[in-house]
Amino acid sequence: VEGQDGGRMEKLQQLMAHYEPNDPESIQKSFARHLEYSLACTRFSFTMQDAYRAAGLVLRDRLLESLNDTNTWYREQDVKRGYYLSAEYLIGRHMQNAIANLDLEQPFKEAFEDLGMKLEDLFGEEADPALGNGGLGRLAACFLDSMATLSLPCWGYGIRYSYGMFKQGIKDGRQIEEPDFWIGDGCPFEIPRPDVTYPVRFYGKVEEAHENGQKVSRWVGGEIVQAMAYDNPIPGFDTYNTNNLRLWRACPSEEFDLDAFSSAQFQDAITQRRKAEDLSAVLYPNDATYAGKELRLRQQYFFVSASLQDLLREFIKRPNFKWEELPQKVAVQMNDTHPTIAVAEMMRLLVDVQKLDWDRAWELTRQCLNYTNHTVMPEALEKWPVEMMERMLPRHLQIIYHINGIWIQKLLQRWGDGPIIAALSIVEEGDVKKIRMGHLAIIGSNKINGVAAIHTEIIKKETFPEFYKWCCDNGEHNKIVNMTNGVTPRRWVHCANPALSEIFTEYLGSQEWLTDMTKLKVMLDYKEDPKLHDKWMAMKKGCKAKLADWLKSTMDLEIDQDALIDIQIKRIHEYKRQLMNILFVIHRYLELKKKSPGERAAVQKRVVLIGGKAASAYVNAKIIIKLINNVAKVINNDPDTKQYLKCAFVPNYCVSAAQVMIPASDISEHISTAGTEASGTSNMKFVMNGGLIVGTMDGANIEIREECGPETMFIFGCQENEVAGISARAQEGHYPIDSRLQAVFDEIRNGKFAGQAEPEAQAEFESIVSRLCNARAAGTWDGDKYLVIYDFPSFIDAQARVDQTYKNKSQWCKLSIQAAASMAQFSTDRTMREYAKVIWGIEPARRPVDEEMQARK
Ligand code: GLS
Repeated sequence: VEGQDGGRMEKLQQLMAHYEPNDPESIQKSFARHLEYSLACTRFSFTMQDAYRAAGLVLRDRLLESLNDTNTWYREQDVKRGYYLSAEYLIGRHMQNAIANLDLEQPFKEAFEDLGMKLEDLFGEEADPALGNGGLGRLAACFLDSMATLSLPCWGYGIRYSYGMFKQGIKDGRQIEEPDFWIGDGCPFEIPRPDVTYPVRFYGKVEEAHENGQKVSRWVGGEIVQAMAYDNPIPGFDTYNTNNLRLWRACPSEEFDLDAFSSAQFQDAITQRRKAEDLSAVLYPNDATYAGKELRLRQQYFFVSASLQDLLREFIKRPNFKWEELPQKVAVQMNDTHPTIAVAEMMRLLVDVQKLDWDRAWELTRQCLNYTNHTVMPEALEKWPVEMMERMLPRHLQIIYHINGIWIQKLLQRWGDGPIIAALSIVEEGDVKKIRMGHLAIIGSNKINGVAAIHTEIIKKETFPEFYKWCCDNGEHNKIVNMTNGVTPRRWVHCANPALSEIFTEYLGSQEWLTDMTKLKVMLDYKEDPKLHDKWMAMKKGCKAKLADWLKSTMDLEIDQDALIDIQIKRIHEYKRQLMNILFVIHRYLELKKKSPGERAAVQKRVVLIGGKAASAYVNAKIIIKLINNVAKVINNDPDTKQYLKCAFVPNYCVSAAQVMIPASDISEHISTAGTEASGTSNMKFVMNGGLIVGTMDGANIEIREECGPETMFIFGCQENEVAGISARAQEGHYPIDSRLQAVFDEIRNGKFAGQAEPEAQAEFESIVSRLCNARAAGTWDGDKYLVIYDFPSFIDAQARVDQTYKNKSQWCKLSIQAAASMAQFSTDRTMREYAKVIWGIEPARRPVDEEMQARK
């Protein structure tokens, strides 16, 4: 409603001038009001789920105030904005985090305790929004938390999948996948915006036309889908800023429906409607690989187009805007290759829609866009068949060819013709001609970054060596930069481990460490202090008790809380080597079996927990899950050993499971073959919680070791620069198998873990073992690609060092404190500061607080 109408604005301003009060009584009133008026419950009859939703609405009111005022502030200040484009956000539950970040912990606790409800019970009612696969999606979520906390004017854009990551069940030891309809009961933390929609076109054709004597291209026909915005407020900690995660949902376009209905093609109209909605229906459950499926490219283009239209609209809305200012006002980060069609879409929007000339548009595009690479696995660098792109996005294919033509000309001028030209082209020739999205991203970006020091070096030398050569030749050495990942200490220490958070706050005298983890260095002065040791050990004990309760209630597993807790939780992938871990568990079991009862009593007790989802089509990963379950069954039921060694596959690993498991660990396994894990981020979470790492010299492990000290880590295995040589020898058959591993293989082959009772599993297990032992057969090598056999003996040694060190409890405690207190580098606050400074050129824009706000606190 526009215009001045009888003092309406003033009146409304007066009416809405006050923020919702935050004292316990007001929270209770707000809760009761939502229970009755928003949810239509009565105070006499509501469920815990209703209570959770009403409490969520209480928070949503407060989040909205902050979100709106933050946006107004950014607009008034005309700040440069950052936009994080990601196909995945593994957000996890909102409620606990929002309460902490809005600084409402105390009043909420009081308000609900007074009503006879525990906050933890409310938290437990929330669905865990899993709009991502694993590390990459979780990183995006941690980034959002840090951007808000640093008051950076940055938004996230993504897809509001109706079905997130599948729920994993285990039946007869095998993974089963169940749909995750997370929005089933409605999510109080999201705000549907029917007023914010954009049309997104697919298919159709390109027409050439002339406008004012200029040749122009017009993309016409095809289908139009509407992208509708759903906003998810992201509150910062210790700031009044609340940023936004805007997720797009696909809706049928009205234009289309009208046509169909008026010609009475009801059935058609319904089919089209469903087709539109299918677009944002499901997350592809692939991690570090991609399925070259048409729907996937449709999803990518859908969210990229809507996001770019939205951010350009915001830019254009500014008074007297000038296109030259775009790079001073907009920075876009493309999270992996998933959103990289943005390069062509930005060009289309600038050239075809905004009528800028090509060169100018290209300059602007290249200055605004940036690309993060998250994996060295070649199968994750997306390539789309030209044929598919030509059908679905005909105008984009033209644009990409044009970009490539100019690019190749430049290369030819510089180096002349040669194989390097084909290697650098955006188009991959072959039986099926393909568009290499990684190349498009690099050519269309201002900066490219890797996610840990070793990974960035691998990108330069192995993933994109020709491109790096081009940069160096042009004096652009700093075009590829390193941005080591991080995690947010708000969720991963404060919320996941309140007891540890209290210790830190007590020793530092304030919560400042939550926004500046370098402050934790103070803890180092007390690392040998018996008083702190008592508290620290009590904290671990409490976390283990919580884990034990959770395991009991979720999977009916009982664990010995005095045992050493050893955890490996991450996506199941051959390069992550869950297989090596379970082979080691078998080895440990065989060793125990050999011992007399007296000798066994001297062995360190261990509980080994392994969890993670396998992509539904990933056969080997699924066999590994089955093997873990079968081994667990044997070990946990053997009366000789079950007191000393327990093993379990924990089903349905997800963010909320991680929040219970991570704080309870003594050690965790980060044991990828050197050079394969780009960074890893759970390694950081474990160490921040006082867990020590068994790990290889890979990803961020290397940097964690530098920060915390080599004595805090149990490092083993070959180095990245040795991998190629070892692999070559393995292929030639010069690859000795350690006798202890041989014994494990024999046991598997002899049917100890499947046998005649389960012939199918037996065959699968044998096939895994024989593949490991396989020297080069004819054709491509399908042997021990990830060097399990090579690294196994040193893995055993590392585990022996763990047991040895763990014997001395105060030594262990000291190392645990030392490591946890040295993790400042791995807060996403540090990571986001670096992105903001080096890549985006974005400054914090802290929203000032008026008196009323101050008084409310
Ligand atoms: C990943 C990597 O595999 C992880 O090592 C990394 O920590 C994460 C975030 O950068 O990105 N890449 C990927 O495709 N999935 C991941 O988790």
